[in-house]
Amino acid sequence: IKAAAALGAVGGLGVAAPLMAAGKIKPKANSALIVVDVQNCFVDGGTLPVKGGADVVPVINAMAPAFENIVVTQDWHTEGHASFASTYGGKKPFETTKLSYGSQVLWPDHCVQGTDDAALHSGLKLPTAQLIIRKGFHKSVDSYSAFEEADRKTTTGLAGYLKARGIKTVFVTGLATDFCVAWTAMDARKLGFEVYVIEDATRAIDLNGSLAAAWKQMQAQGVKRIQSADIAV
Ligand code: VGL
Ligand code: ZN
Repeated sequence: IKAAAALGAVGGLGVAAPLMAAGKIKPKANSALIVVDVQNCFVDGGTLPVKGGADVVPVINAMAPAFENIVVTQDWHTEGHASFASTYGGKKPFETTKLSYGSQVLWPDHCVQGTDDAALHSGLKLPTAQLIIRKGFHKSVDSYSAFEEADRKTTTGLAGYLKARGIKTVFVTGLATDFCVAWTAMDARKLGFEVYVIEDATRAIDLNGSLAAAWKQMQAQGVKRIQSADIAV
């Protein structure tokens, strides 16, 4: 406290400003921004709206110039998908069921391939985005993660793509924090990437405490939790 006061007396704001700048993270050429499922289905007017989902769009757009590499994902389900409550008699959205690969939350029909609902949000401005990974397109298997389907066997190919391109660090943003963002971030850790989740560039579904649980799990696995203001653009 004494040292800070002394610095303040001598340098005032002129001292504080460069220190703050030095504390920011400058994404390198071997970093990639992953923009998860920022689609019409997950914002107001969509089939599975996430509260405040559209708010991530300007936050992501503002950071995009800091990244040489951007990957976008799209939830891309068949009609009658195994993750849809309507596929089963007597099941309601947000209930859980058991599928061959384990427990599955059942959702309203959402993000059906080729529909406007499944399109990327039209406000996204990501001119340097290089790859769109579509996931959840196998009718009997869901895929929250951008890396691996829910059977924990079928890869999307994203890890191979990133590794082949020398990417070491990923910054994960988008929807929803507690499902596709969290699963993507944790799989990225498992696959050996350095992983940041940019919290204010995400919004959550928060089903029965799933948001707090997701942060706990992510942090236990070494995912770093930061804010968009921590990125030097
Ligand atoms: C998602 C539920 C169902 C997500 C996708 O993008 O987080 N959540 N499908
Ligand atoms: Zn889905």
